[in-house]
Amino acid sequence: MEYTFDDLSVVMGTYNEEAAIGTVLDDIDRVTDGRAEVVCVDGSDDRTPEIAREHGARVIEQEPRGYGYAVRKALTAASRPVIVTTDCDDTYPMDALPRFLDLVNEGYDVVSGDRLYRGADAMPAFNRLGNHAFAVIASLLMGERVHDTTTGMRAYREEVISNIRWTENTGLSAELLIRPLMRGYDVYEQPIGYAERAGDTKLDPFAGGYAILKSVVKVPLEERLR
Ligand SMILES: Nc1nc2c(ncn2[C@@H]2O[C@H](COP(=O)(O)OP(=O)(O)O)[C@@H](O)[C@H]2O)c(=O)[nH]1
Ligand SMILES: [Mg+2]
Repeated sequence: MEYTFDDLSVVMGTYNEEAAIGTVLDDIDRVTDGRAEVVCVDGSDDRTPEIAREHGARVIEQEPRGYGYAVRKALTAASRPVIVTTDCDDTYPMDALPRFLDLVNEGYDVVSGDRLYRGADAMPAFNRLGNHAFAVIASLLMGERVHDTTTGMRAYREEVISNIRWTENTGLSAELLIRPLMRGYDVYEQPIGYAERAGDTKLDPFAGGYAILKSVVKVPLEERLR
């Protein structure tokens, strides 16, 4: 049986994204004919949650405690068998959702949007360098080459999410790629475009970069010792 958009949840953490959320949710609706379930875990003090509700999204309120806390909650709240994560900043191409679903239907357990393949010109140079480095480090420790460990856009079969215990916060995105790969799930990196962010980043590049560096070292070692 093939999955359709009726089997899809699109989930995201939202933290003061009123400049972008309307566009992101409109894009999801347009591309999926309004059939995907949308879950936002929100820590905003601006109009983001109201806009999300107006667009028919399910909004779960949570104190802002970081990317991973929000996305983990959103992943467990999703009710459909295929779950896509994205950022709520209009950087990721929702037009790629049909392609991601096709790849799951072809048998992949995780489809990971690879922003770096096409150059990610819209990404700040420091972040781009860091993201290349994280991918190289993770690849060496896993023994398998991956190209973008920190992307926010992926599709997962629900059982991948529920079969693994997740521990990382800022490094959750890397963890969500590394643990499934090292447990033998089939992972496909799909090149995607990456647009300039609407609104301000919620991640401090230095503190955030250090947290991710710790995750890309710790998580592969934990998996090896399992
Ligand atoms: N609910 C919630 N969402 C967050 C938090 N931190 C980041 N986000 C959201 O997570 C996504 C990724 O953050 P972003 O600022 O885009 O990080 P960047 O892509 O590395 O610049 C965005 O949709 C943010 O709104 C948080 O503490 N709580
Ligand atoms: Mg972002």
